[in-house]
Amino acid sequence: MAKIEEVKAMVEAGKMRQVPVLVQEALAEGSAAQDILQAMVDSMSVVGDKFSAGEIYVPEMLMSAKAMAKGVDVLKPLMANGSGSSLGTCIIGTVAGDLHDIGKNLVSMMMESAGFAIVDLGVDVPATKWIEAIKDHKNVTLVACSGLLTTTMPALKEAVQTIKGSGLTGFKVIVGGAPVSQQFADEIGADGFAPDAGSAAVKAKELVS
Ligand code: B1M
Repeated sequence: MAKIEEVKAMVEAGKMRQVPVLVQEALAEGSAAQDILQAMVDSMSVVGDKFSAGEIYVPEMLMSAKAMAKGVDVLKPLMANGSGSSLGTCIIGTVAGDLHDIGKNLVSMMMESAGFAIVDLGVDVPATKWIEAIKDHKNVTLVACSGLLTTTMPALKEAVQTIKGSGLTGFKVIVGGAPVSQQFADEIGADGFAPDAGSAAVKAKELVS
């Protein structure tokens, strides 16, 4: 089996120790970092489908997430070759009530690569914390809010509306995450939406230029 296929299988199986080793081996075998990343993203879809089907439970889902994160750590230096902070500071996080961070971390990596300085607020970020962060940091040009659950879409709305209603200016707000659409982004008053990490960085550059 090609190493990249082994990476996929071990992410699905939640093997935290094996995944980073196999990612190194896949790179050595000649696989591109982007392809290995996509393979791991695909594995997480399989994991999600198995969870939906009742074949696995939350602990297994968590193990797969941790295994993928270890793999991403190996790829990060190869992918995040950003130019520092030429596009200003991006405040990023996952909204209140939501603990999913893999997608947010990938978006963060791509934003850094695009030239933003990153301030990562982590997960479960309440609306007020976004405001504090915008006030606490210089040259904030972008606020990026991620949400992965249909049940936290109202928190995404609250975050955007709190930020937009704060009177603070000089930045754009971009939203994304599996249940989010352009239509929802428009409805809640976000400046931009992107369906994946790569297009989030492209959209972000467009918004702040
Ligand atoms: Co959760 N979970 N989870 N989970 N989990 C999903 C999202 C789910 C679809 C699984 C399923 O049922 N098939 C489902 C949501 C259903 C729904 O809302 N309709 C779900 C559920 C139900 C839950 C719990 C409620 C389960 C429970 O407790 N009964 C619970 C909620 C906890 C909470 O947050 N309060 C829960 C918990 C967890 C774990 C903690 C175990 C773990 C997360 C660990 C972690 O993130 N550190 C987990 C995982 C791993 C998943 C799945 C399997 C994988 C998520 C992932 O990392 N995907 C997921 C199933 C799935 O996605 N198919 C699932 C890979 C990642 C690269 O993709 O995050 O979509 P994604 O990010 C993409 C895009 O969405 C986009 O770009 C990224 C990269 O291209 N994007 C943005 C994301 N943010 C963006 C921001 C942007 C722009 C683009 O601009 C700012």
